Formats: sequence, structure tokens, C-alpha cells
Amino acid sequence: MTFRFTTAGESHGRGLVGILEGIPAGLAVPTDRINTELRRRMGGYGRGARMKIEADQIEWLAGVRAGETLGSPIAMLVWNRDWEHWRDVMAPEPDAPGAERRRQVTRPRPGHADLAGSLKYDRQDARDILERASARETVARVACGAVCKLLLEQFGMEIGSHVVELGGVGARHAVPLPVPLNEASDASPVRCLDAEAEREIIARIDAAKAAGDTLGGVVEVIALGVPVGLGSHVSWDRKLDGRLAQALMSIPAVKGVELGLGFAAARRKGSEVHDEIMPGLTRATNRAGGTEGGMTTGEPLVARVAMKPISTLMAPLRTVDLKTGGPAQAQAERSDVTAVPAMGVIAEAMLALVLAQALLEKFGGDALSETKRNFEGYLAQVRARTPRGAGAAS
Ligand code: EPS
Repeated sequence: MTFRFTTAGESHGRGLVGILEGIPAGLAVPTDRINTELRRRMGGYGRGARMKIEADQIEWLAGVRAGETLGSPIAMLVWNRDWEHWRDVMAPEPDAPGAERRRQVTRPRPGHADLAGSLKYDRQDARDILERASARETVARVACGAVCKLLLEQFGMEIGSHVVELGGVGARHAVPLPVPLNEASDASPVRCLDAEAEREIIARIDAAKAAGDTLGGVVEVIALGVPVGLGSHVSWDRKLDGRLAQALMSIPAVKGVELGLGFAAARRKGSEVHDEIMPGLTRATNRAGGTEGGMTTGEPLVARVAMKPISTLMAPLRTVDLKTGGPAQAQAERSDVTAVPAMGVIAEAMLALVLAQALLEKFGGDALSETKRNFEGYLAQVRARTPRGAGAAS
């Protein structure tokens, strides 16, 4: 079965649409579980005024009946409440002759898609670019990811995230991490497990806001309960680590992705990097972050995702006015001081989408019952290779 997903929608357009195809029939998809994920994405200290306007909730358009998936493409819609204030700017109808649109953007923001997009798509108004480049699009990703999380749950997998660094403040690593992770991280306004770091991060966000500046940071996203053998070593585009990196890197403003030790592995000796194999085929450590040879090892998947500071600055950087060609200050659109806590929720969704696709590739199934049968058969096969009972797939 082909698994694919796509989104449509502009930040101040009518709404966002997510379409997800390949989810088997018979999966219960309670609407409140999707909306909970959307609410989590809207949160986090440092978000701007837009999140006070919106109350993101899905409407099912297709693919679900009586609370269960049908196996057909699933379509979800989230209306933009802010559309009411932007109708005249964002209307799809042609302008009246001679009318000039409000809120044109001709002073591109360094770091945003404004300039490259305006040149590539030959637009005079960078709003034609930024409306789609806006991270608002991730609403639809999170909705599709929430459906994937429900699927993964059926196979014992659980995904969570927490902020490990924000505005240059690093959190002390909690060992072991709390389970369920999101219950603990969502209790913090910056989704950070270290209370001392949390206080310092909040102070830095306040200071950045006062200075008209923005902050980036790093999130750790983790999947527990992942069976051994998702993805494959046989071809470059089937390697799960590569697919994860692509999916996480596609989140707006993300500039780096690490799995396990990541860059630190390059600075250590082999004896300090590789995870020794123990009787029962378990691992002494999980420095690899849950993949070897482009396949899951059965250990938790652990990725760290680095986000640059948001490129809309209230104290703007230098740019060029595309109308005049002369020097100018970049456009200062309303925006967030930081969206790192929300990025963690989006990273969870992207991880869920990649894992759901890999799961369905391996086990197939038009109905959830069929996928489960195939999954159980495989687990039994792996268990037979781990006679001591313990094992990655148990
Ligand atoms: C976002 C909505 C946007 C921004 C943010 C993400 O709302 P508005 O542009 O109306 O303030 O808050 O977008 C960006 C950071 C960006 O660079 O475009 C959302 O729903 O997440």
C-alpha cells in the first residue's frame, strides 16, 4: 500500500488541509486525540499574538466513518480564525483593476524564504512566498502525525520530546527520562525537564523580546517500543536514519539533526561509540540512537533537532527594498520570540509519519487486523532467535 502525505494552506489563508493515504482500515481515531496534539503545538513560552487568535481543531473531510479509518485517503481541515482579518489581503479572487493590495512585503527578511522565493517564483510581493513558508503549515503535519501516533500506539510505540537547549541555555540531562515523557515536558512552559534551566530560559526569552530579538534551541525527540528491523540497509533511500533526517530537517528553521551521539561520535574512539551486544540480543548502551545500517535496532530512537532563531526580528536586520533596489530595514511582521517548544511537537509528528510509513512498508495490510497479524508473526520469528526471552522485539 502506498503511504503518502501532503499539506496545503497559507498562514493567513482560509485554512490548512492535511491528506494522509495508506493508513489501514479499522484504526480508531478519536478527534480529541488529534486536537490535543494541535493544542500542544500552539503552546510554549515565547509564542506570539497569533496563538491567542487561533484555536486549532480539525474537521474530518474524508477517510473516517463512525470514529474509524476506512483505508481511503484521510483529509483533515483546520480553519484559520485570522482569515477574517486578512480576507482582503489573501482573497483568491483577482484584484479590481488599479487596486493595490494591503500588507505587501518588498523588504525581504534575512533567513526567511522571502528573497529566494520571490526571485525563483518571480513574485513582486514576497507575501506570495512567506504565506506558505510560514511554520503555520505545520498544523497540518501535526494533524497527520497525530493519526500516525494512534497507529503506532497499536504496535506499542510511543513518541515524546523535550527541550534540551534554548537561547544558549543547556538543560541537565534527566537520567532516566520520565515515562511518559510528554506528561513531564508538557508541564513546563518551555517543555524543559530541568527547572533551573527553565527559569534561565524564560529570563532569556523575556530579554530577547525586550530587545526585539529571537532565540533558537535544540529538542530531543524519542520513540519507545520500536521493533528491530524498520527501514533497510539495501538502498540509500530506504535507510531509516536518512529518512528521519530528511523529515526532521524539513521542519521550518531546523538547521541540524543528530541521531544518538551524532557529531560527538566523530570525536570518540570506536570502543567508546558502538553499543555492545549482550545475551538475549539486547544492547549495553544506545549511543547509536536506535539505528544501525539504516534499520531500527529495537532500542529507543533518539534524535536531536536544532532550530535557528526565527527570522522575523522586531529590531530588523539590513536588507534591500525590492521595489527600489535601495538599502532598507527588513519587514517586521508579527511573530514569535521562539518556537522551539512547539518545534518538539512538530518533530514528534514527523517522527511518527516516518515510523508509520516504515511500519506499513514492512507489515503491509489493508486492515489494521491484517497489519497486526503480520507484525505478530514477525515478532515471533525474531523471538525465536533470542532464546533467553529478552530481546529487542519482545
Ligand atoms: C505560526 C503562525 C504564524 C507565526 C509563526 C508560526 O502566525 P503570524 O505570522 O500570523 O504571526 O506565529 O510563523 C513563523 C514563525 C514564520 O516565520 O512564519 C504557527 O501557527 O505556528
